[in-house]
Amino acid sequence: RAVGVFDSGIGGLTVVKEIMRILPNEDIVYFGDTARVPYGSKSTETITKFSFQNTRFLMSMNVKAIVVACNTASALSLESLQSEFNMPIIGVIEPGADMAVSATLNNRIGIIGTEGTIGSRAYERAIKKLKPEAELFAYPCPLFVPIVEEGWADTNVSMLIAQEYLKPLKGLNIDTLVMGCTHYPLLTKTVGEVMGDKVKLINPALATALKLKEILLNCGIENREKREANYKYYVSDNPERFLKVGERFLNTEIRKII
Ligand code: DGN
Repeated sequence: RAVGVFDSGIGGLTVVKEIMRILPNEDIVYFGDTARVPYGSKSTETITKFSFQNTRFLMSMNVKAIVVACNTASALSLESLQSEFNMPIIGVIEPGADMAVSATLNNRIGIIGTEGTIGSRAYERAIKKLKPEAELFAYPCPLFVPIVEEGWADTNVSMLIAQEYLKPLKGLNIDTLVMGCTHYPLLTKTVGEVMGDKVKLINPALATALKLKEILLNCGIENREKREANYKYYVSDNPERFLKVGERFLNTEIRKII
């Protein structure tokens, strides 16, 4: 059986990319809610309703575990999903928080994400649970999502906007920054240049793929057979755009779309 992954749209492909790398034998069924993106600016009630529908769709595809790749959906609805559905469901926040806590040396951690993610304070809660003494500085960077989808990641445009958004984070002496949105890994170079090389950038997509591996192993449901994995992508609207923009996120051709 496959691993199910859902996201508000295209961004979750950064999580898929890491799962493909860390768990190359696993089949993946991806659902991108392209009809209702963005999730970043919607209410908890609405995001939870969408997340339940997305989960039911993936369950109808007979998946064995579900990854909520969207930071906003993880922040606002993961707990409700976990209490409703009887299957391993993981989000990106806790793995990202865990990785940040392991990386920091001075306990000063920055977090960037959508307005929904930052407003929920989910990363702050997850980090404080692991390290109560951590000092956290969280800022929303809403324009990063459209910039990346427009294909302007790591250009002069993204550099200017990053300088503006990250201004308050500079001079706070943080040594770790959580890239708390599916799209932000594509801005690693820009954000790295603005923050300087003393700040470690945390990619929750990678942390989540590693966590998924641990969970599949612990539950004894990992795929041990060595073969070419099968990837299926479903979207709720505009598959052409998903194909075009999605390939940039995955850095590879998207072959199957149904
Ligand atoms: N996937 C969303 C997230 O990681 O928060 C970003 C896109 C959006 O819904 N705004």
